[in-house]
Amino acid sequence: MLSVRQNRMFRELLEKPDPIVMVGAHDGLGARLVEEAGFDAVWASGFEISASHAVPDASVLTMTEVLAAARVMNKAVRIPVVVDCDTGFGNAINAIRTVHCFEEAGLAGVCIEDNVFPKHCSFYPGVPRELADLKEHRLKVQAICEARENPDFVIIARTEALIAGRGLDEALHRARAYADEGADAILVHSSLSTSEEVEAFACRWNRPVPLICVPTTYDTVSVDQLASAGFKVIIFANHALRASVRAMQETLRTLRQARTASAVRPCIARLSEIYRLVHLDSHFAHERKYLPARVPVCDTE
Ligand code: SPV
Ligand code: MG
Repeated sequence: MLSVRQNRMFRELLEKPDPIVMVGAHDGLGARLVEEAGFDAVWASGFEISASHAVPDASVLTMTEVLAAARVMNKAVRIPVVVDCDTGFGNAINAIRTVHCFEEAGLAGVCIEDNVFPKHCSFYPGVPRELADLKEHRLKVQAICEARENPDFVIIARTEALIAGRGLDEALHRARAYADEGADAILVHSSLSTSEEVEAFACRWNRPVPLICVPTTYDTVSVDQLASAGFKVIIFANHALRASVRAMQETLRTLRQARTASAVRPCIARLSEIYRLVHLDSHFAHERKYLPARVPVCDTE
């Protein structure tokens, strides 16, 4: 039931005037932290989900693995979860099944890009950047839009034309084609270090379909600037993952050197904080209500 509401919430956010800020996550705890920090939605990031399996973001994981991660995130939060489904895990037929499965699981929407399967992360160096044939990809976008049964389920079409060095005209041409096939929003990705190119894209955008951008490499621009340039959704795609990697590396280094856990105490979350994040209180309330009498013992720091 909850997932139906979560699902509808993203569509509602798209209809409101304010910018939507989504943040990347890959598991339930990360998604909950995104929610608790006050963001509008969770971006179930392919980059993060892949990294959390210790594999590159290169179509290595199966649709089932990404769906499993997305379900965990969706269950952990009340805000909508939008899933990065890369190419839709293959051709249009695979993408149709992807939409069926993610919609059925109560996710708020999916994002499907015009890379060729198997895709590579947009930022990997030295990778020849080949785009899907436009005619074929247009049919894929049509297929996924027609595959959707719940009108609240959001289909985001993403173009990698700028990443592939194909220029603004090609990016606009592709994005317009995807919007005309029924996509609910267009994600235009760029790997430049400034937002110039995505802002130029937004300036020439002439469809009533909202725009999304991902300021990973052009990281000095603000949400407000991107919103005034015409972007409706801004995704901070992988910053929490990168923060946690840095924190874990530093903690592990300190533990290895100091050989006592007290050395990391000032830099780590208290156990009680983890209890709070996993809603231990409510778990204990259920135990008291539904299990034979047994008073749980809770060691807090
Ligand atoms: C992801 O988070 O997997 C994305 C966004 O696709 S990016 O990694 O910035 O390409
Ligand atoms: Mg991705």
